[in-house]
Amino acid sequence: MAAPEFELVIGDKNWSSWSLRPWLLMRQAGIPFQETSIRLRSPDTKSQILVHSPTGFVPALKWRGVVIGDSLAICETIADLFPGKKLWPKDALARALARSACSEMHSGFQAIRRDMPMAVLERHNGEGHTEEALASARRVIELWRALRGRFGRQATEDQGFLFGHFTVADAMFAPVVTRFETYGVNLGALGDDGMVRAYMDAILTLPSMRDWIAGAEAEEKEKAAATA
Ligand SMILES: N[C@@H](CCC(=O)N[C@@H](CS)C(=O)NCC(=O)O)C(=O)O
Repeated sequence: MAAPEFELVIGDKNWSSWSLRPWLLMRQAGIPFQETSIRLRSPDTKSQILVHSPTGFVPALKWRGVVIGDSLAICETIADLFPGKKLWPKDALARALARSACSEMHSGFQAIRRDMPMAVLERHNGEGHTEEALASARRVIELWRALRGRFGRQATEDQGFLFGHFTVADAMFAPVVTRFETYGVNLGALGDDGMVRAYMDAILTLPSMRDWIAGAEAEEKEKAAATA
């Protein structure tokens, strides 16, 4: 079999929220890729990443002799290369709002990132619930409800995602879904009427999401065995 056209360089599956996004998008879209994993939080992390990407950050997509750095740029590239996979909504207005949501996620919600860092295998109920993080969480919940209500639920083939079928927007928010689980965020207290809980379940039960979590478990076992 020919080697896959794409190589995706990622960090530890327990922690690397940025890596989860393009990984999930490519897996959901059924696009084959070679996975290269770099251990984060190690003395040689930076030098290991620099072997693959001049940015010094993961994720990085290696394709046709170039490196595409940054999770959103990778998702955009994949959506662009595979229009048949419908990774953006078809309708221009829906697409504009999908892009707006992705950008808001990409450049914002700093308090959630800082106070509730991704740790898919861990449970820290009630931790990280700072005023700022909860204000950001409330905004995320408002956004998800607005998109599900206006687009997802109205889609002819609603599969439970923000715009009905799985898009880049769902990939971009998947790490936040895991954070809300890890830190036991009280969705109802922040404005959910059940719609957000159902959306989060749609993400968490995706076979590719389960594969990511299983991969995180395998990595952690490997790391524990190496240090035992
Ligand atoms: N904006 C970038 C951020 C990427 C990023 O910060 N990645 C972290 C891991 S999740 C990293 O590579 N850290 C390198 C290091 O720890 O030296 C993206 O969206 O891809």
